[in-house]
Amino acid sequence: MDDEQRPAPSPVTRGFTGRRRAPAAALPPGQYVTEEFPVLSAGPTPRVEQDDWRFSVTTETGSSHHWDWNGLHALPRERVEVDLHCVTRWSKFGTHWSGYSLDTLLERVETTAAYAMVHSYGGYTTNLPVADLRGGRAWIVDGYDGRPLDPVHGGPARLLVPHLYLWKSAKWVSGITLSHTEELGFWERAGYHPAGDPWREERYAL
Ligand SMILES: Nc1nc2c(c(=O)[nH]1)N[C@H]1C(S)=C(S)[C@@H](COP(=O)(O)O)O[C@H]1N2
Ligand SMILES: [Mo]
Repeated sequence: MDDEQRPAPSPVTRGFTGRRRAPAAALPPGQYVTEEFPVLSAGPTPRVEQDDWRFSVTTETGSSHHWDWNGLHALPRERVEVDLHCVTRWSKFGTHWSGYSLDTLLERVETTAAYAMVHSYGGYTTNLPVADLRGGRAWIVDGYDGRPLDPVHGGPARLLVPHLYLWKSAKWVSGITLSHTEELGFWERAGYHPAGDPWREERYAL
């Protein structure tokens, strides 16, 4: 994967200074910077109680792993500071999240699958290569700016894959299915790029 050429965003555990990188260095082509945090949802916000929340990973052989809210919170928690890039051209620098690395979640999952389909409560789906979920670059997050994640932004928990356009960061995430064949998610079926690297401007599949 070419993605390996760029350094992974480093999780911030302490000593965060609030300093922001210069926009010129950190802004992917065709993007503008906003201080807002727009809400983009293809449908109504599903209300999922923490007690009812489940996250599952199903492999290409059909075996599955499940985490409930307590199981998730038993895992090592990470804090991350990352920039967000939406395909509608807004970018937001220096956002603060907390949650659980997909590296941790996938640790005990036996798979050689190359493709992942992410599922959400409410029916949203998005696909991406499994490689993009590894390497300290993807998290299940339930904290934003030191508070529980707002339902409109994906609470109780969402996927966060900040090195790809934000439509890959499925809100209200419920599970991931791993497969040897590439299938397309909600926006990808509508013509969005299967990979979605903002630095290569992979907005649409032509
Ligand atoms: N479940 C779900 N996840 C989703 C979406 C959605 O409609 N449903 N929209 C995607 C898109 S297009 C974007 S840009 C981001 C927006 O996240 P935000 O609303 O927290 O800004 O969520 C992504 N994740
Ligand atoms: Mo989006």
